[in-house]
Amino acid sequence: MCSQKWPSVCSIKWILLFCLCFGLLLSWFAIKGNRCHPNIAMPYTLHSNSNERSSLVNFLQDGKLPRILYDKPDIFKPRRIDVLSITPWLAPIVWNGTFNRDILNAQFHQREVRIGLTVFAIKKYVIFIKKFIESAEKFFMVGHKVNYYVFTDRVNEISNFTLAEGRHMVILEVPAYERWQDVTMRRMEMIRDFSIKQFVNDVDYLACVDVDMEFLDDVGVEILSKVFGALHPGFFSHTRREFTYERRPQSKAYIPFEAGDFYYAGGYFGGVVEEVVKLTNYCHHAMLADKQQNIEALWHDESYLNKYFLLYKPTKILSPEYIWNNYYGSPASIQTKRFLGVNKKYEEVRF
Ligand code: 5GW
Ligand code: MN
Repeated sequence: MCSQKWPSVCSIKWILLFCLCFGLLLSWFAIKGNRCHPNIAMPYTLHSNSNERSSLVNFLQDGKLPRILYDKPDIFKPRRIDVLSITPWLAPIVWNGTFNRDILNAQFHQREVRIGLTVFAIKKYVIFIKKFIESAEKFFMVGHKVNYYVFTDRVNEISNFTLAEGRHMVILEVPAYERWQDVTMRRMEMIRDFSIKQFVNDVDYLACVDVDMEFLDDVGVEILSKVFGALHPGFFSHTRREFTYERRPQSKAYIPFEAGDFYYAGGYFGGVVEEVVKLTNYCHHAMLADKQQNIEALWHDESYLNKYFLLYKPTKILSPEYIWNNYYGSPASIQTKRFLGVNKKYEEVRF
């Protein structure tokens, strides 16, 4: 209680406390103001007159919004009418033309998001690494922080790459399983283990892909979500019955003919690190349980991944633009081939 006369020691204490709080408040606003000023100047066509534009530019530059201009989304003009762009569980399906990369980039830059790209180059598959990395430098998450995680048994055969700023390569030495089925299936176990040990500290999201591929067009933050998969290029227009799910009820990957949403590609999945741990852990355990009973699912890791996504729906799905193969031609719905399978000379890479 303050019973003394002004200016008492007690009231000076209160004044000092007030000044301290006010100072803290001011510096908090200063920090917040700076964070809202990402240095992004990305033009985007805007259909407005020059007066409107200059007042908008003033508004955007007052520090409350990132400086990007773009057209208002139109409720009555869906960007694509030839393909499904949202699932019944409200996950977006990412097709060319449905998103504005500038808006997405501004959002993800604000969060300073870090992305890990995992890829396996075991035994003869090291030959694919050069084209894979060089094309990723041109098209994968350009302008963002990226770690390439290359799993290989042939560390010495991975050459040095010059990477853009903010991008790093981490080479992880892993065993080469004898059977090729094990080479592909054990990816789940290794991604799980390194995610827990390392990736969770280094990155926010992981994308886990095949190495026998090449980037031909932008693959950016539009792919990122809590957990995502990609439509297999060979099955996106097929019926459930035609999906090559595992059909033996004894298998952990079993899916009956009456079930299933999509047929997902084994060579492309990802999400936040914790979700990738759940996914890979599930697939690895299902595979081990089958092994105990001498069962191996029809399409190996892809079959277990399809079972996982049936039970735990992905929060975003990538169209086959993101994992195309020219084996399936060039249908009209595929407006761009962002990530394309490299023709394999089987005698050179198979064992
Ligand atoms: C080798 C022979 C047959 C099947 C797979 C392999 C193999 C796969 C290999 O020797 N080394 C290797 O690193 N892999 C990894 O598994 C690669 O990252 C490869 O992209 C992935 C899946 O195998 P793919 O690409 O041969 O499978 P498909 O379905 O694309 O043909
Ligand atoms: Mn492949």
